[in-house]
Amino acid sequence: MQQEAIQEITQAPTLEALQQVKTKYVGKSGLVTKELGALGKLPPEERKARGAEINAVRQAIDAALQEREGILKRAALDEKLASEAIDVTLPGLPLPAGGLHPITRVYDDLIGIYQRMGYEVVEGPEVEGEHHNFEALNIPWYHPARDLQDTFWLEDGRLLRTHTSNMQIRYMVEHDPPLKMVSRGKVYRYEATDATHESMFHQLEGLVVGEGISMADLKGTIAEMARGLYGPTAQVRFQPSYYPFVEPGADFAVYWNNPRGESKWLELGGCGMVHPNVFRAVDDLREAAGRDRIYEGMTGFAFGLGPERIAMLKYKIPDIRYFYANDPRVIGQFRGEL
Ligand code: FA5
Repeated sequence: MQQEAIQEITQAPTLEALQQVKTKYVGKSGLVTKELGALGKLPPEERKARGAEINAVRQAIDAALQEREGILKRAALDEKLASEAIDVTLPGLPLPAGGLHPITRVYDDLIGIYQRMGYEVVEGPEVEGEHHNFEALNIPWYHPARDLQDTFWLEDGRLLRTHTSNMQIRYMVEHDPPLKMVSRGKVYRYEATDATHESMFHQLEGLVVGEGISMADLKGTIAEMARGLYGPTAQVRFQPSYYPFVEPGADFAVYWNNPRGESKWLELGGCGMVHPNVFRAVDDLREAAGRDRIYEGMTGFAFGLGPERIAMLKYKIPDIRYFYANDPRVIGQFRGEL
């Protein structure tokens, strides 16, 4: 039996097979175990010799099992190491790279242009009071212009700002003229969406205040921005328009030639000379905050534009809603572009 067992052990091809051989001979009801159990039935004079004999067999089998187990374990480890070896010469997997959102990129262009002209860049709250979004901008509650910008009202009487013009007020309350600032951020309007209108979109507001600021300064500034965006041949167009917080007011468009030979007027935003009522409202707020009334008699211009319009043309995106739908097929096209 010993020979047979040792032969089976040394030939067991795997650890599982070895376990079976082990059970067969020295398991609970294995052949050797049974022999040991049968000792009790032998006459006492034979028991001792037979016991020693079986124990020797058992020891030989145990030793063989241990040796074979060592060999098989080692082989299994070698195999595992070989199959899991890392080939450091293989090319790596490409990491999915992020990229800047097209609106962020347009903003960066615009902000860069204004920073080079010496403007301070500020941001302000999206949740705003009625006073800063409307009243102080010469839009009292009964004014029909409120209907031009349908509003998301919050339960506490505050609102989501409908434009970045609230920052004209906030900035002037905090800063003394002369000043040049631009403000970027999200704005919200309760209106039906279509290919060129979203209920959440962005604006860039600009404000310049000092003594002797004129419409010519405003036109020169917008023209400089257009050249910064579209090169030295860019043209700008102003058309009279109405905004309660400016007088006179205008809409401006940029004539845009792109490298593919297309050209068109791009309606970008509104602008105008700051209305005296706005300066008066700012002084009232300053006075209430213990500051000097300093704006009455000042001159200044303001403008507000939508970067989505620029991005749609620049990147040939036909529908504004693509910007915020988080569709990876759209956003993925801007991967790695910084
Ligand atoms: C205003 O919001 C004024 N505050 C702009 C202004 C500032 C005028 C300072 C004078 C002085 P308007 O509602 O026209 O104006 O919006 C300005 C620009 O925001 C538009 O030209 C357009 O580019 C963009 N815009 C307006 N509504 C939407 C919309 N629903 N979706 C996307 N862009 C929009």
